[in-house]
Amino acid sequence: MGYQNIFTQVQLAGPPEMGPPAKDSDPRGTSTVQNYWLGKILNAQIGPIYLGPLGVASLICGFLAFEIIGLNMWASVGWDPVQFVRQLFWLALEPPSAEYGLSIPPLAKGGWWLIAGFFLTTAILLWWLRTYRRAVALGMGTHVAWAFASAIFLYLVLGFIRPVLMGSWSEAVPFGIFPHLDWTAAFSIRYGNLFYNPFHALSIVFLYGSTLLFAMHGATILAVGRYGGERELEQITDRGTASERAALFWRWTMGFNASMESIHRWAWWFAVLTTLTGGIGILLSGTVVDNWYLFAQEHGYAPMYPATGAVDPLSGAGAAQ
Ligand code: 07D
Ligand code: 07D
Repeated sequence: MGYQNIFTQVQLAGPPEMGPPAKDSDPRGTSTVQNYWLGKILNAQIGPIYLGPLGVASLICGFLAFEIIGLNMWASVGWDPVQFVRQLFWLALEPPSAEYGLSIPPLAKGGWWLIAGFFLTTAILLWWLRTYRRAVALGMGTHVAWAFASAIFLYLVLGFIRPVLMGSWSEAVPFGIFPHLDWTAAFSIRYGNLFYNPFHALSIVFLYGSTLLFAMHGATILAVGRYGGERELEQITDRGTASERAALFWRWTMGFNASMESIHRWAWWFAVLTTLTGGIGILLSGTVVDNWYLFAQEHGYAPMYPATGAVDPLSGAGAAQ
């Protein structure tokens, strides 16, 4: 199979590439398909796909979660197919209300949310195991799995760890396209403006930093593609003219440069720290800090307003904690 990148117009069709043998039993499929249009943006070869027990179990759990969410949404519009499609982005499967705490509520009062959440979480955790085990089987590092684990950490904080610490499933995120955005906006307001949460700020730094690094790295490699720069591995072991030009370009323009290897560490850490710092920020909200704006005032990075006699409703004895 010919080497190809986005500039390679000719797609050579040869015998399918099956990859190296794995260290464990290897029930990878044997069939592959060549797709010309896919070859324009990715590799033209689809498969072989590995569908071990973990993969199958994960897909089943994911499918169950998806079905439970979809059927509940459909039920919420009286099983009207037209309204289901029309209102799909606004429909929700909501978590139980606060009165149920962490107990198991009736199905229609949040029970379905709990079951869907259970299957979705199981699906995600099984998929994580799959990324870990396939990497080990191929003799690779487990970097992909640990990066994914960071995203899963934020997901678990949002839907499981923080609700448990707060003693109520009602704290968790609903399933639904716009409903989950409404939850996000409401969360910010409830905790006194998330912009004043330093961990939200850190998370944004790493998120923006990720796009910047991705743009710089993607652009640099494309720019030296004509010298074979996209063959990054060869460029590490045998530094040719491509990576020398790339490095010099950055030294010329900004005075220093990352190495062919370290740029990927930068990318990995920025991505991982986005959800790691984010998860810490959410974990602290309502458990340790009740109002990020007041917190910022106390710590000298938000202005104290002149006393007006008005009392913050959240500081009163009857305020929900
Ligand atoms: C491009 C890779 C592909 C992944 C995609 C997502 C589903 C959900 C819905 C079954 C970059 C597939 C989506 C399987 C199907 C049902 C009901 C990844 C790429 C295309 N959000 N969020 C979106 C999730 C949270 C927020 C879009 C998930 C928090 C804001 C999509 C989670 C908060 C905005 C989506 C999650 C939050 C979005 C596009 C889990 C704070 C947008 C995602 C599991 C972090 C944007 C209408 C995307 C949008 C958007 C999925 C959690 C905020 C539906 C699965 C609770 C402000 N979120 N989100 O491209 O258009 O990711 O919303 O935690 O503006 Mg969200
Ligand atoms: C959600 C990790 C979990 C995802 C997993 C994927 C599937 C799909 C399907 C294959 C995204 C599972 C996948 C199930 C399989 C298929 C098809 C990662 C997730 C495991 N904010 N904000 C962030 C900004 C405001 C708020 C992070 C900017 C307002 C809340 C990020 C702004 C208010 C939360 C960020 C802004 C508010 C966040 C998310 C600007 C709303 C969070 C990082 C410019 C009015 C989350 C600490 C991420 C967080 C979060 C950015 C504004 C609320 C950096 C740029 C003030 C409640 N915000 N935000 O990677 O961590 O998410 O906060 O205004 O919970 Mg924010």
